[in-house]
Amino acid sequence: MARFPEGFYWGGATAANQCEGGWNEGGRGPARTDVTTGGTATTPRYTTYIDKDGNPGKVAGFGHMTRIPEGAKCAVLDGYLYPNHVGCDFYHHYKEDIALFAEMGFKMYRMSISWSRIFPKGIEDQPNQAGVEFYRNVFLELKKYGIEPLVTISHYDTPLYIEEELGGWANPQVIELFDKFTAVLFNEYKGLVKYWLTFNEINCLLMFKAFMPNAPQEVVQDSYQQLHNQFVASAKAVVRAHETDPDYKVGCMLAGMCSYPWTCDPKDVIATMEGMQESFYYCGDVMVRGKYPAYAKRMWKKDGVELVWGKDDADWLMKGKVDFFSFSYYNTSCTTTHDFKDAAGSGNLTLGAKNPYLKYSEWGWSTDPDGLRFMLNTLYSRYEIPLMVVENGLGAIDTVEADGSIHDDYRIDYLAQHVDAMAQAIEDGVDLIAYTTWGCIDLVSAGTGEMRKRYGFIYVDLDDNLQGTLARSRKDSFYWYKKVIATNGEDVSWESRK
Ligand code: BGP
Repeated sequence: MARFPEGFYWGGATAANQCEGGWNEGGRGPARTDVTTGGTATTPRYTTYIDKDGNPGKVAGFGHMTRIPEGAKCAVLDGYLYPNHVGCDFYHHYKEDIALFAEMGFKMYRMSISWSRIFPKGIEDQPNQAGVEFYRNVFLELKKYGIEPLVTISHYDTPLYIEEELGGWANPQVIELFDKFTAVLFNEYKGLVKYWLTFNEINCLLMFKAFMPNAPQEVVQDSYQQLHNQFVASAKAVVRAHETDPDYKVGCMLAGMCSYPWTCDPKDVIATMEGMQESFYYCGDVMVRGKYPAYAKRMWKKDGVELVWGKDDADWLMKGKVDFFSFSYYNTSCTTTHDFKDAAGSGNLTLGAKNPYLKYSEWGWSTDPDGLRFMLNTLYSRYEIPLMVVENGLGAIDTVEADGSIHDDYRIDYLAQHVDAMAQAIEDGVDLIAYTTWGCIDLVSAGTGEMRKRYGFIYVDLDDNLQGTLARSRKDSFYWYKKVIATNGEDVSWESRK
């Protein structure tokens, strides 16, 4: 029996802010990612600004939890590197890149739309035509090769104006601005796109629980409110998409959290259950079932949160249930109530104890294909709607040999194990329809801002100092993935794989 169903969507994934570049071209407005510097595994990325007295400054961190001083405005400053300004320059290379995806046999390409390319500040009455046309051209190019786009509407790049002047997602007015944005997308790209994702890793708004355990109450309240408003905005987008084109399918996208109890102490089991509810299911349950789960009340009480509801929010949530469920999957983590300070782990948006049974990458992320099978089974039993794995991969340093070849067996090994895990989950009965590996072409790391943390099948000649020719070349994994796709996942072998 075939391991993967006919028509399975094999492909790769990117995000506009990490790959497009062209940050101030074609009428695009800035986003928070444009005022975020590069960092490393051990040094933070900074948000840069001009304070109210006109002095330049920086604060460690980026994203919704990072606060710049009162009265300051985010700014691009001299003397800093902003890797997202360049990405891998997909903005100017998209034809060449899509041709390479087609050569690998991609059936699907996950990409995101930069909101500030369509509405530079987010508040304009009319969209920026140059931005609208850019994405139309990308979609036409994909169509030429029969590659189905999977479009993330918001991937970490709300227009800066909305964040600074309107207070960002905590302000319910932003729901309407997002609605206007999605209306343009759904009308303009009818017939060119079928699958949409509303917010990338929407549960990252709950990240303060792990990363800022003593977060000020204002950050906690604000995070929950932002998330609530995004749930409503997402639900409205689902309704609007279905009204615009009954063929549109809209999914949610969560950072795949999978935590094991570190010991068999029942206290660890309970802590794991609560952790999974609070960092993951809270979002999935709302978006798939159309209402907050019962344990939400416990969370709000514990965190001292009072959600502000719009008059029709509950109706929207119920009307705008997603058609499918998608998530990123890189690693698993362990939860414990015991002391683990000598055994701390890390991962994609996760912390916790290190798992002694797993291997860890140079960035401290575990490799756990069984965790993927476990997650796929758990999610499908809970939700019973089609699933997509829309990010998965190994960030690693690649070496270019004298003849230009790149032998990335470690990446092949990682991916092959995860393909096997998906095949097992399908045999378990899971309705898995797509697999788009993360960073199919090298791009800027979201967490560290580095180029050297590479995920691609396609190498891009650009270093952390933004030096390089931007030339593209094929890694060994390129040829391996081509074979995987050509055999619909039957053959994951590679001669140098152990
Ligand atoms: C996810 C993001 C991606 C991507 C990935 C890898 O959280 O959705 O944008 O960057 O993580 O993370 P990193 O780039 O930090 O290695």
